[in-house]
Amino acid sequence: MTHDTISIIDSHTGGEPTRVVIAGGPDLGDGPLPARLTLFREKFDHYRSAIVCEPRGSDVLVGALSCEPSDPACVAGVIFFNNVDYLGMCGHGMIGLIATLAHQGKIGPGRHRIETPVGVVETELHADHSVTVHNVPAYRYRAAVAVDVPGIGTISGDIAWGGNWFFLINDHGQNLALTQVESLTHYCWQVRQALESQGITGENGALIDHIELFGPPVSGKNHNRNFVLCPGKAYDRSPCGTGTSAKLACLAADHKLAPGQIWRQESIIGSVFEASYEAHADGRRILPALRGTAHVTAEAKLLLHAGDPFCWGIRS
Ligand code: PYC
Repeated sequence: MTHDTISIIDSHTGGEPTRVVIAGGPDLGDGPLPARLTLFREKFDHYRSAIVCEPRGSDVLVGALSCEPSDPACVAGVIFFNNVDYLGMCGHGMIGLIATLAHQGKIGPGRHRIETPVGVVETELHADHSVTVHNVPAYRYRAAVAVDVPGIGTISGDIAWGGNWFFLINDHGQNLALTQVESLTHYCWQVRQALESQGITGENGALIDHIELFGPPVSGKNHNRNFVLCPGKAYDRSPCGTGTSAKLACLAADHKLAPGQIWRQESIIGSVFEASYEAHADGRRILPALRGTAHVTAEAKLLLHAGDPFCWGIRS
């Protein structure tokens, strides 16, 4: 039977999986990455669901279309996507992409620039295979925003950008333990829906699609533990690179973390990103950096049979 194929390399970063498409993805041309993202969403969304949704993938999988950059100073371009939509940036996914490019022999230790739809991200592959991501500028947009959550009450959180929009909550009364994932997911989903129905958004009306809870770390080596609920209702197994960047922006705005000071962010499964920031010249934003490690787990070909009723994934 004839079929098309999509070549992929899977990895995980602190437990959170990334599926990098290295061949056979949609042809989005060679325009600027934001335009290619629009084309992907409007004309080729079935590729997104074929690659990351069931039956080939799962809700937790983040896809990364590796492509030619339009900026010649970059070694690659990338568009991240998940079970429901596309991501401007993805910290764990960027670490996974760098580990994948190294696995392919395309890059070695050193600095590498990657083009994303939300800007160029500088990365560094270290000799121990860990990767530092110098993320896009992050900032806190609003502090201590009250939201009435049906069945929960009024809670307060910060709204911050770290490459995606986050609502960050310190006082939630939840136990940040892996055994509590179901109730943590329910809590965060209620908050997310309340934000949307009450018109509480990021800057310029942007949808806040990531909810992040903070609590004490389990390991005394770390500063803090988080639980991050992603847009498609899966929780991030890693400490979430963009979520950690948003956290740094809030700590900086509250004068609780100085430039260059290390912040060890622990995830709900105990994996860690080591993070710090530098001040941005505009005085409003920060330049976050996070370091973590990805492990390649599979090289495979996805087969797309025209006769398969779920060839393009189970789409919600
Ligand atoms: O690491 O930035 C991240 C991320 C976003 C969604 C899942 N992981």
